[in-house]
Amino acid sequence: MATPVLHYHPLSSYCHKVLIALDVLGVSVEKRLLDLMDPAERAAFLALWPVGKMPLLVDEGRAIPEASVIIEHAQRQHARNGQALIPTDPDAALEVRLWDRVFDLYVMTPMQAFTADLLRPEGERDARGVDQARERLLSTYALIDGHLRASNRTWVAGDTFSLADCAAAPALFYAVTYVPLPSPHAHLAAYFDRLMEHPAVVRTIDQARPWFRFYPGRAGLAPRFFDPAAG
Ligand SMILES: N[C@@H](CCC(=O)N[C@@H](CS)C(=O)NCC(=O)O)C(=O)O
Repeated sequence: MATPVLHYHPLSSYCHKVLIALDVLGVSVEKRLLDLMDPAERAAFLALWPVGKMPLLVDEGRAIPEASVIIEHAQRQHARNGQALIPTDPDAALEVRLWDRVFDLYVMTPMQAFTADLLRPEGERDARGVDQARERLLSTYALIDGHLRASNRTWVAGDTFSLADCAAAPALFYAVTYVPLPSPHAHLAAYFDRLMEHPAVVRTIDQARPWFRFYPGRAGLAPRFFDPAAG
């Protein structure tokens, strides 16, 4: 069996989601750094996946897009270490998928709106879009904090680290660089700290560290992420 190839970029939040998952599942891939600014690389990538979004896993010649789908595929086809990020119990799996959707749609998406705005030329900035993204992030922070308070869980969808936490870690990591967690959200803040201390998350952030100087929202990134010795 050939080693699957992951097309990725070390800074990409959705690639972080998959890297965290592969680490937990003990699945090895060949990582291929993708530069979508390079026209030839972009064209070759679009031929594999016309949507043009990374990550993309190519396994035995089959292109598998979408971070959550890649993770489910990796768990089913490659995980041999007894770990699972999507539980077999259908109700527990639904809970995991729900929070995976919440983080992708209501944290990742508004977070990406901030990054996209910073990449626009000055005269083309979208102040209204950024305000809406801020409102969405704040309302989702409140939702997650309330959920964590009411459920008293270690991880967002249960007592086991899951697909939803793989989504949560990069989503929150980047979101707080634009909209910090409001101080009353103690449960969300504690969850954020647990995520940042998870070994698979630590290793994923480590691989991204040399690239942080290129991250458009780097002004909001805590010093400890540039230099772990900074505490
Ligand atoms: N729904 C996709 C979203 C992936 C996504 O937004 N990827 C970003 C990087 S984090 C991307 O490829 N951006 C490049 C572009 O839009 O040109 C997933 O879950 O994998």
